[in-house]
Amino acid sequence: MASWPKSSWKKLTHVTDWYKTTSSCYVPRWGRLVDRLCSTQNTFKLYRSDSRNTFCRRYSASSSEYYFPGAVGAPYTDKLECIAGEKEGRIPCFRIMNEYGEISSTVSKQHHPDHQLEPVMMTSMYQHMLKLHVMDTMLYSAQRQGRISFYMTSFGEEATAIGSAAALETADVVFGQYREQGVLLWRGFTYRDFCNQCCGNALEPAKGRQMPVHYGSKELNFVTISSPLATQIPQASGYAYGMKLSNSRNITVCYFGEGAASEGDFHAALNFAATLECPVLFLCRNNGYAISTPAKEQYRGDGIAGRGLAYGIDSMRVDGNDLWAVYFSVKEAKQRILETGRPLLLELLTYRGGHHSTSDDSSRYRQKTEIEMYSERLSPLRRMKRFLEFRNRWNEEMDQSYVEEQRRELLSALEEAEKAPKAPLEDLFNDVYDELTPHLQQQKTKLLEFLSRQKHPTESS
Ligand SMILES: Cc1ncc(C[n+]2csc(CCOP(=O)(O)OP(=O)(O)O)c2C)c(N)n1
Ligand SMILES: [Mg+2]
Repeated sequence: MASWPKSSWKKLTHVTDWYKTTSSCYVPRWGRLVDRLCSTQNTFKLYRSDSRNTFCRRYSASSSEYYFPGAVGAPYTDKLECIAGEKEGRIPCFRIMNEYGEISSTVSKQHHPDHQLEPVMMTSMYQHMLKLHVMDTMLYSAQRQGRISFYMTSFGEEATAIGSAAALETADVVFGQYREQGVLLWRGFTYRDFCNQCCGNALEPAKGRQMPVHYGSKELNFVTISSPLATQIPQASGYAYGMKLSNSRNITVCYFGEGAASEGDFHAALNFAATLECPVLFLCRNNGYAISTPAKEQYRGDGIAGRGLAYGIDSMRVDGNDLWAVYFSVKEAKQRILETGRPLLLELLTYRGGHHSTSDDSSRYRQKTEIEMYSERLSPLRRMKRFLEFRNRWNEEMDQSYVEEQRRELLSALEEAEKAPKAPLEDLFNDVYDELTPHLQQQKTKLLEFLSRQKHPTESS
């Protein structure tokens, strides 16, 4: 690919007339160049900035090069080139801590946990990963015992949730998919809040009208989960656009899986965010499976990060099982989004350690050895535990007593949630609109009439 001929460009000291963002095939993949096109009657001016300077080049409409508005800066060539859709090379995956919990000897100070975090914060992050693991284990069993109707675990993905949540502020608004309960946990959602929602009792904000795991919290800026896949992605672009209009100093964060990235909504959302320059972090948890569909059947090309580049969105790929890589990449992503006012796509490579949900049996479509390999060797929990053990901040005994304490706490929250009353039947109709509409009033009357004619199962016929 041709290099950028800086010599033919005029260097500017002041640029006031930014007009329109474009992408350019001159821009190197990981470069920081930004192009802006400005057109006046017959001339186009192309402004190109790197992180330090801005350059300008003029083109007239009659010029034989560079002025197609659909791909400004595309050089002409008389050699027909078909660019390979499946490239050999892959976007590299950022990793700081290996599977033994050792920190890379060449990592910069800026990305070194020992230089950037207090010990108490490191321990707290690990404890939250453990809490998440305990909660998932116990609520999964509770579903198997018939105590709740449905559950989704995030086994193997503990670092994606806790690492990203710890790098954000609660004022950053989260649009989740359904496997990000760790973000809520980090923000202060309690075991009681989780259990109330999963039991669908009257104490939870949706009053039992949602399926289990469809959490939401206004106070914690976590938008309620929607079942239809990818719903949250265009919503997040729109929300971020609103944040931009209100000059917010926070960002929108949108979590989704690689399977959801096959939905049309994903593409619409990325294009809106790119063109409207929305401060949104698209955070893809690429865990290798969309229920029973493995990633290799889900898409071609270089994963999900490669798609960000196609939309002109800065993109990064990170080891989602490495808590530190997740933490530092999300920190940096947020900073970049706030600096540039543009979206960023972060692909976290991880592995879905459990079944898709309690309605799934993954042994039907993947080998036990595969699960063992990922869950044992690449476990984010094990890596982090070793990291803390090397620093004498944790040991096996502490691990066991912490898990035991959390189990007791979760169990008591679950028992309380089971005993709590269910919301009255009328609440099925309340809160849908500010006032009950005539058609809902009609449905409510019919339902109450119908139920008054039914006998309770304990009554004899
Ligand atoms: C519109 C729509 N289509 C299909 C489904 C069924 N469905 C629920 S989750 C899922 C797979 C999603 O996979 P991915 O986005 O990779 O997330 P993961 O479960 O791996 O975390 C599918 C197909 C749905 N909920 N909504
Ligand atoms: Mg997936």
